[in-house]
Amino acid sequence: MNKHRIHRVAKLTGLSKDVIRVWERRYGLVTPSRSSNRYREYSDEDVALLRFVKAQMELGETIGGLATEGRNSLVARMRLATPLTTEDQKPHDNLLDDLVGLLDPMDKAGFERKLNGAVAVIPFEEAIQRILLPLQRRIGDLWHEGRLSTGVEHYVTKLIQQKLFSVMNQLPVNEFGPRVLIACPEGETHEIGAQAVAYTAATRGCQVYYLGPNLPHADLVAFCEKISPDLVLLSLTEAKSEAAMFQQLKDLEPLATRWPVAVGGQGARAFGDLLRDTKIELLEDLTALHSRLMILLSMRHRVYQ
Ligand code: B12
Repeated sequence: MNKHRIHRVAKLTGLSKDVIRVWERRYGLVTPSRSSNRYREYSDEDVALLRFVKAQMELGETIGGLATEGRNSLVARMRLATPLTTEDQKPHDNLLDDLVGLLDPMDKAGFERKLNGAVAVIPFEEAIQRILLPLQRRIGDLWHEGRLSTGVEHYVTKLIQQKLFSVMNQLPVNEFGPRVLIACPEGETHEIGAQAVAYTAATRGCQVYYLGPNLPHADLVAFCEKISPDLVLLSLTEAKSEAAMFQQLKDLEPLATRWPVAVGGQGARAFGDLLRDTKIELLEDLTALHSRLMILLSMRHRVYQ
């Protein structure tokens, strides 16, 4: 998880350093750790929470009222309320140009320093949208055009995947969260879309079963039998022929009569019409996924109340 110094937090939240310190001292809204030289260090969640509190105050809530509500409740409310804004999703084009420039000739130290530095200074969800996914697209396009070797493509792809998983693995396991199975169906080997979906579901408090790319259909069914998922999310990047998609949907339909199944990704969107008369849902993007997960989580809360 990223750590941010107070001047960076002030920049990212639009709050002054004094206000941030007062909210810490007086209200205990954030409790930064201390670096070895005693500088305050704030987490991504602290930054997101401060942004959320500021936004709620602009809508008329008071800092006293919010502080009384307590951090846990505010974090839960924040997760329900805040998909990224369009501004937070714009690709970081200059950075991508610089990163690609560091691959030929290969400057491993320079590339990783630049990538790590850029990812560390913004909340991780924003880094996924603005840096990691666009970098995967950029690298993939160069490979497809024959301008990048398979070795270099694999090197960058693996770095991106490691970053997503290492942050995901630090999230607390919510054993009471809804069970969400995420995979790419058989034949689909583009993986990053499914990983972004897994990260989104994990940060919203779901129990994520991530089964990765190219999952044979029989294994998908067998795994569903084992865990009885609250939601199955499948990522399709490649747009197959209409006949192939038709066959895939035919295979998935019996599954969707037993458990909720949703598909997403550019391959799924290309055949949105075929999905209309099926029980399989199409989720257009990660914002639609966020809303779908909110419905799932609120149903879960009702069951446990
Ligand atoms: C990166 C990439 C690769 C990488 C894959 C790395 C990996 N291990 O994942 C490499 C270079 C290895 C690769 C290889 C191939 N690729 Co390729 N690849 C791409 C590229 C550039 C980007 C795809 C991608 O990863 N996008 C990033 C994700 C994050 O974006 P996204 O898919 O839009 O997903 C977003 C949303 O849709 C959503 N989402 C995704 N899934 C889901 C699921 C749910 C439930 C929800 C809610 C949302 C959601 O979340 C994401 C974030 O916003 C595209 C071209 C392009 N610019 O799109 C071609 C592309 C997909 N590849 C293509 C092909 C054909 C292949 C190969 C089969 C080529 C070959 N002959 O070998 C191989 C097969 C795969 C393999 N062998 O690994 C074609 C597919 C053509 C088609 N008919 O659709 C494309 C379109 C290129 C092209 N223009 O022809 N590829």
